[in-house]
This record gives sequence, C-alpha cells and structure tokens, in this order.
Amino acid sequence: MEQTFIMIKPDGVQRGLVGEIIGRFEKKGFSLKGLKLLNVDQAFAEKHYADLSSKPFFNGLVEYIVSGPVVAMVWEGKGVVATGRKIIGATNPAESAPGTIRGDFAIDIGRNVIHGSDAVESARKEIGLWFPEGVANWSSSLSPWIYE
Ligand code: 3AN
Repeated sequence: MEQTFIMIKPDGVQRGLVGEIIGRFEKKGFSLKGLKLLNVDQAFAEKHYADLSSKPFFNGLVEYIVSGPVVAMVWEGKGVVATGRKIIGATNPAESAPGTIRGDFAIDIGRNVIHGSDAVESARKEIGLWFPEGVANWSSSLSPWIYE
C-alpha cells in the first residue's frame, strides 16, 4: 500500500494545528503508520530540502524548519501521495483553495504550515530519512468500509 511523508512545520505546531491536520488525514480514511514530534538541526533540514539548495529562499526555509519542533508522520492508503497533496493545497497559500489545509490556515508561502511528499519515489526517500527506525506495522480493521 502506498505511503507518504507528511510534516507539520514549526508554524503549524506553534499555532496548535496538529490535531486539526491529523484529523483531516484520519477522517479521509488514511492510516497513520508513523508519528513523532522532534526538533531537527540545520544539517538534517538541509538534507531534507537538498533539491532546493540552489533556490534563493533555501537559507530562510532551513532557518524556519529548525526554528521549533515539527511533527513528522507517515500516512498510508490508496493514492495517498497525490491525494495528500490535494488535502494540503498549492504551495503558495494565496493560490491554495479554501478547504485545503494551506487554503484554510496559511497566508505566506514561507509559512505554509505543512509539507507533503510530491511523488511516490520522494516519499520513499523522505520516509527513509525521517524514520530510519521504520514505522508501525498494523492495518486498520476499517479497511472494508473504506475500500471496495
Ligand atoms: P511543496 O512544499 O508544495 O512541495 P516546494 O517543494 O516547491 O513546495 O517547496 C518546498 C518549500 O519551500 C515550501 N513548502 C515552502 O515552504 C518553501 N518555498 C517554496 N517556494 C518558496 C518561495 N518562493 N519563497 C519562500 N519559500 C518557498
């Protein structure tokens, strides 16, 4: 079953949006497989955002991610990478639709509350980086009510 990496960024944690965000993924029917609250250091943040290292906003982005604890999660379900991105909304909150997490809770692109893997392959890499210890092994008994 497909998995994605979701991170609630420091602004989402500080603003008390953790429960709201987890609730949206849970109510959709996805399964929580990994969850931790942690502070990351600069080297780790730079590794996570390595693909963006040439961008002008890279230093500010790293500074923001290390500025407070983040919630790292692994969610599982059919199409969870693409659907997770829809639940999150467009990168720039000015363009993210109401009803999405960024559309409902963010204004600035540099404080956009949440990260979600953009492809199955990047999800695999990010889960390996953030959860080297592995994730929980369980399957929801609700599956027959969620999948036909
Ligand atoms: P997404 O998080 O939607 O996949 P990416 O991968 O293009 O978007 O960007 C990663 C993160 O970099 C974004 N979540 C956002 O916090 C930050 N970011 C992207 N573009 C900008 C920008 N123009 N100015 C400031 N921060 C940006």
